[in-house]
Amino acid sequence: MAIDYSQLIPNNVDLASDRRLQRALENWQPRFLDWWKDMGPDGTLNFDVYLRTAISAEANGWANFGYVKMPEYRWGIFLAGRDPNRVIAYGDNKGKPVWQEVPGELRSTLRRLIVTQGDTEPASVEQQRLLGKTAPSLYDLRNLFQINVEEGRHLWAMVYLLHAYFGRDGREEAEALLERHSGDPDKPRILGAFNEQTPDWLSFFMFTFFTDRDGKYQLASLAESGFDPLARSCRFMLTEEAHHMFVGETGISRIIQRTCELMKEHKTDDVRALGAIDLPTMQKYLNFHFSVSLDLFGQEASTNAANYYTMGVKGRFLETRIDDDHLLTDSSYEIETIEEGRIVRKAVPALQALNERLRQDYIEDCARGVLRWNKIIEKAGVNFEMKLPHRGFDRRIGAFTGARISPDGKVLSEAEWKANEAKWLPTDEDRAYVTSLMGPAVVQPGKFAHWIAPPARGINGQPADFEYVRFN
Ligand code: BYC
Repeated sequence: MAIDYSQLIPNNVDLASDRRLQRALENWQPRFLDWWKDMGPDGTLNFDVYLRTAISAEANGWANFGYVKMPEYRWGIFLAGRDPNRVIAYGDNKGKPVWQEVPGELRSTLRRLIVTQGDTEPASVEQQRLLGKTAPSLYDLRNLFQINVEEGRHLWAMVYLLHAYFGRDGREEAEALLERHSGDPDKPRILGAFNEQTPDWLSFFMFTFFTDRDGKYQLASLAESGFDPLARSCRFMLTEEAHHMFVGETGISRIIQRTCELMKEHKTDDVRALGAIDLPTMQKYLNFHFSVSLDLFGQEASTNAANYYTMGVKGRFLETRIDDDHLLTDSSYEIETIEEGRIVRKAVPALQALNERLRQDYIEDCARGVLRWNKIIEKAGVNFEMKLPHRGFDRRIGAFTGARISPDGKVLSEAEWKANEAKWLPTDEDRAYVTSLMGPAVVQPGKFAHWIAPPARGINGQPADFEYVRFN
């Protein structure tokens, strides 16, 4: 179904047929726009940006590209198409038709999951608020804004569910989503990673590679939900999410490429003297963003996760493709944990280990990206290998909290940790150096900051020197 853009809120959920819901969302819309103006990309209200806008939820041809003034972006509500035969694929309700309304006993659980998901979306926009000032090119600036508007749309997706299915509580939660703010000491965002800063473009690319990828795995699990409107919302969100991870992966690739070029050209490892980002510093940023993102999967052994699964509200990654009983009541799963100061593998009931299993899927996906980065380094003839640190490294949530684990998975004393921390995590000096490379924004089409290579190709078949953003 094509989207009718003459409506105040473009949608494919037949909003016009439910006046109350439409009015409630039209009431929320100006508050969203106020939030966007206050907390969204700073100083951009007049820019024309070459953006993609969702125009249908069909697999082919769902997006339209063109110049948009960002506050006039049409944030709409799109759900993937409904499969009338869809049944719940797992848990106690396996085989039963999916729910089109919220079952009473699952109301607070579902609301909580939707709020947690929804909370991350505006949080990331807040975190990225100032990055436009230091964009390394118009191409990158456009990608930043594309991600920002789509995170805004993902907020809309969750707010729609709250308004449509959770009555007054849902409307209150939708308000609160605009009241919590990233890093706010009094009203912080719900999950840890979303209260960290994204002060520079190396952090931004690491964030979109690692933290947006948590988004991919969480959305994929929620796309298996027995609550069909949630599943369908997440399915469509995943379509947009792919570009965000692409921006992260290729952003890091381009920095690596530039660094390696300079290392070869000047026959030196000391690329800081040449105004580039050295590979050890990139490794430290990787360590930080990976471990912060691992925390987003929750506890290794979690009764919450077991309950979500048993009740049919949150499945596993690609649940229907897994060849087992989809009940998990009789199986176990090995997790790594720490016992008496040692890292041990231990079998726990599979139902409780669902967060860890998802984290494992995620780690394998991250590892594939790191492999691609290493290919660039290898091809350049540079002797360096990027590595994912051990899953216990610098964790704040789960079994490894409080333990000191080295990147290669050894349990350390506090003194050993302290002696090495500056080798493994960005120091104030590293951050200051990376910050010193940032900005002012490079705004001539086709020009790129010194520390990053141009992309292999532009957006939507446009050349790299296309005028992706027009400043008015
Ligand atoms: N920070 O039993 P556990 C994205 C809490 S990213 C703070 O393991 P559960 C995006 C937890 O709430 C995807 N608290 O919990 C990316 C629980 O609290 P209670 C976002 C945390 O529920 C980039 C307690 O610890 N979507 O889309 O199994 C840009 C016990 O833990 C954290 C979702 O997360 C943490 N990191 O798992 C834009 C999906 N971790 O019950 C967007 C929805 C755990 O003791 N959320 N806790 O009060 C969920 O599925 C689950 O809430 C979690 C936590 C997987 C996050």
